[in-house]
Amino acid sequence: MLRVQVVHGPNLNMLGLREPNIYGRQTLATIEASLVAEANALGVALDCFQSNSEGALVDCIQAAFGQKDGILINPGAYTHTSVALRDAIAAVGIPTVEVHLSNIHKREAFRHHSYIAAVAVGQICGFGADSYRLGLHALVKHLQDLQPIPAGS
Ligand code: CA2
Repeated sequence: MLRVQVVHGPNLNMLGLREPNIYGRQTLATIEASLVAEANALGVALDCFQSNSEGALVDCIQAAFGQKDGILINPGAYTHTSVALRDAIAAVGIPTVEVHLSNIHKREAFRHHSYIAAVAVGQICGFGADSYRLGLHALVKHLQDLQPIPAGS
């Protein structure tokens, strides 16, 4: 069974409570419940983690080493600032898909650059809460494609 760690960065615990015009009306709990249901249907074991602290996010990524097959991450504002998160993802070498609720490329210029993109399998943004669902499917397909074909088949 594939094991996926979902990681949410700073302020994403505020989803659904503020700025619904940008980030939608769904709470993080609702998004996670839908993701868990999606993961169950795909036969994937899913764990979710959110923190406002950069160090705690690095710790979570490091803890995934040897324990998880893939990471689905919305690094929040750390996307645009954090060499530490980028280094952690590179260090563990776990295939990682970067997701964003909003389309960061059509927002302010400072959101256009992602430190994470260069160490991610790919990036999905702009689809609201659906970015997570699409990201999970893309990650699972990528992980399945990496699996060795059993001998004799
Ligand atoms: O679009 C995304 O998913 C972002 O990662 C969200 C980050 C932002 O800094 C990135 O540029 C793009 C911000 C998350 C803040 O979430 C809030 C939720 C409700 C109310 C206020 C902030």
